[in-house]
Amino acid sequence: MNLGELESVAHSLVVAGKGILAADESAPTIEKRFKTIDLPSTEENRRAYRDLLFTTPGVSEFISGVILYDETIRQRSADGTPFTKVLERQGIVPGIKVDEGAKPLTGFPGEKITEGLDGLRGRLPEYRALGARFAKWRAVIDIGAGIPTRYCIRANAHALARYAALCQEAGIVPIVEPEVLMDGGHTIERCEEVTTEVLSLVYAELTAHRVALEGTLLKPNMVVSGKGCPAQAGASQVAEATVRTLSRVVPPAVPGIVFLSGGQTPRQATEHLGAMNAMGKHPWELSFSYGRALQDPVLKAWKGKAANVPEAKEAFFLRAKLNGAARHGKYSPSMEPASNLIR
Ligand code: 5MM
Repeated sequence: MNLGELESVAHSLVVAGKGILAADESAPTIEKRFKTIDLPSTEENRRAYRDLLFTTPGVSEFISGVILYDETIRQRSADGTPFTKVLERQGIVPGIKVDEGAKPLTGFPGEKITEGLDGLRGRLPEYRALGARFAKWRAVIDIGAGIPTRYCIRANAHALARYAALCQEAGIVPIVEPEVLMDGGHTIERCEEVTTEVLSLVYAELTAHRVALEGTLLKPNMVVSGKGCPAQAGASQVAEATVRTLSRVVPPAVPGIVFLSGGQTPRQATEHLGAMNAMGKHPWELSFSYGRALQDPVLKAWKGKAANVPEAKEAFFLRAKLNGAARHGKYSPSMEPASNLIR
């Protein structure tokens, strides 16, 4: 492992004003997303959609890296250029999702464990040869009656640490993603409590596995109210609770924290990130690695039609630009266009 190289990739991903596009939807997830625009999930439709995203002019001003899926990292742009080259030519770092999904945790109803460690050491060098310089593994923690259990959190933290150690051995920066879901009627206080416990155990395991934190990034949820909670916290409360939680448990050796959007609207995700960065300087860069919050308006504009590609690219550029502004704490909702495409 060359720690200097890992550190430099990690820093380049969280450079000022930029963040990551999560475009690593697995086959079942992209099918779900395409259903919202009545589009069948064929290989060509998936390719055309990713082509649209990756060839959006000027987007590299705000996008530092893109997380790809196994199928996507092997695909090419319409002119035959591999997607990895399309990204590299713009100075965008290609990354790869290496987990194999969250599956039911035997003996623990309602809880999940992420699989994919078997054979991972063998798969990583191929991804590196294909151009991936960073990777992502997502663990899913649900809040509900009697859950999460300590066992579920510990099992997921252990898997995240095993994954991170293997990535570093292969010269790939691991993005560690423990997601506490927004689903449910829980309060923001409960989300803070669970997120604190999850991140504490994740960092204990990363340290126990001798992972060099300087060559990693964290991709957590923000501390928010459950979607079904009658009392919804506003942007300043979310920003304060999230920064407080992270300050308590994420070591300053971690170069950056790249939030997931987790079901927030595009506007909320941008506003929350902007509010955190407007609070002043933090020990780590606070950035984004959004999937839905960057892509929902793009899908709505595209609708699977070639004629809509320019409008869809504009929608992507706009979300990327506004999140770029949020990286500097300079986002204001007044920067949103009055378009009803973006809520
Ligand atoms: C892009 O969605 C990712 C893939 O999920 P699946 O493995 O379920 O297909 C997901 O991990 C994503 O990277 C994060 O959840 C962030 O996306 P959001 O939409 O939460 O910002």
